[in-house]
Amino acid sequence: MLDQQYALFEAQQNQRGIDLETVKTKLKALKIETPSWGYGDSGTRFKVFQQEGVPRDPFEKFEDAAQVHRFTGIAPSVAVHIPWDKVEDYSQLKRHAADLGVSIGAVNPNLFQDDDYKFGSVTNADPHIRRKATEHLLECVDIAREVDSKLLSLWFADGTNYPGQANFRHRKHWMQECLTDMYQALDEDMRMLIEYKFFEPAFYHTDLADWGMSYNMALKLGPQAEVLVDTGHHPQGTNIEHIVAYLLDEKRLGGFHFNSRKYADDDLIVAAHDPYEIFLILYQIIEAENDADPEVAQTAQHIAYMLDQCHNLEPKIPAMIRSILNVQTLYAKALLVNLDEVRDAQAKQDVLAAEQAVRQAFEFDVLPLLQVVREEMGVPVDPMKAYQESGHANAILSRGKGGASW
Ligand code: PSV
Ligand code: MN
Repeated sequence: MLDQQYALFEAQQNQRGIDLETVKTKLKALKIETPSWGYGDSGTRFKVFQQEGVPRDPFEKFEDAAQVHRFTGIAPSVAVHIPWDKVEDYSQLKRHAADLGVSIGAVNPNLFQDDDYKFGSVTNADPHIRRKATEHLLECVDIAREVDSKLLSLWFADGTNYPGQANFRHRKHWMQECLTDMYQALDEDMRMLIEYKFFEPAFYHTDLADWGMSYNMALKLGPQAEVLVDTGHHPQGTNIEHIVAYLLDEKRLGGFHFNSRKYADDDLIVAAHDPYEIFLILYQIIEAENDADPEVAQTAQHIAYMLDQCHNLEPKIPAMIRSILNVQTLYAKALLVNLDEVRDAQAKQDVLAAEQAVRQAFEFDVLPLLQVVREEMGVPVDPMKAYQESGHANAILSRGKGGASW
């Protein structure tokens, strides 16, 4: 049955000029990192509902993350957030991860949960607090070195709530000073990804509010600094795929935090609300991978794909699996865009044909393709079902309630 469905799909795609072997190779190479904090308890400012079986420490978070990788085959690394994932011995955490078949991915400093940072961290008017923030950034570079991670992922909650509360320009300079100290501590093969977000927790201004500010900071710091796009961090209606294409062309797109949003930074399961948006982002990346400029192609190829989401109501491990599968599905669809067809239509300025060439790829049912790819990768053809039947969800209940929270 599967063979038949796939044969039909293959014939259809061959006719469109799509080489399915290349598509399969690309699908097998896709890697998506999951966030350690997505396995812990989380909630809203109104209530954190505790779930039974939530990991009690970073080691257990890695055990849960390893399940996501075991059933999908494409989530081999886990981002850590310090101090949420602070441990005495990071080499031990690294070994634990390796024993589980995963590795430690991006190291995220946390400069938003200490009382000292009430009025800012790297932008605080108090030089002692800025120094403290810088020390934490440097500590995270050391941790990355120890666990053999090449990625430092930075997000700053710094901002103000009222006009006149602080001097925007001074804060801009202070941030640059602190980040320069961190940049200079990086090893040659490390990358620093700078995230932006236009509001929350600050409601008047945020120091790195949009991609342009992150990009400008990255330019000032040097080639190892790049921009991280979190899909939940833009005002409604923002054309994120355009930002992605722009940053790719500037060779400064470093990574993604995928998640879905309806209203603000909702951090929901990826593609739960607007799958077409993720598809269009991935299409831009695939387009850039095929660019004549090798540096643009290389930028597209080294993007760090990460999830950044919290599961307030739903069980966390299957929610993470769902997200991984959603990205994989949309990536498969994006790989079916016939780039020549789009370019031809663009050259002729045929608007309808160009739009059709892109949308058509989104409309294919890629399940037969994904099932074959999973079979060839040696993972279950239906990862969600296999996880549900594995008994793992029951096994972790003995951890009880009151596990780690983000
Ligand atoms: C901030 O909203 C963010 O997107 C940053 O990436 C943080 O590190 C993460 O969420 C967890 O708070
Ligand atoms: Mn994020």
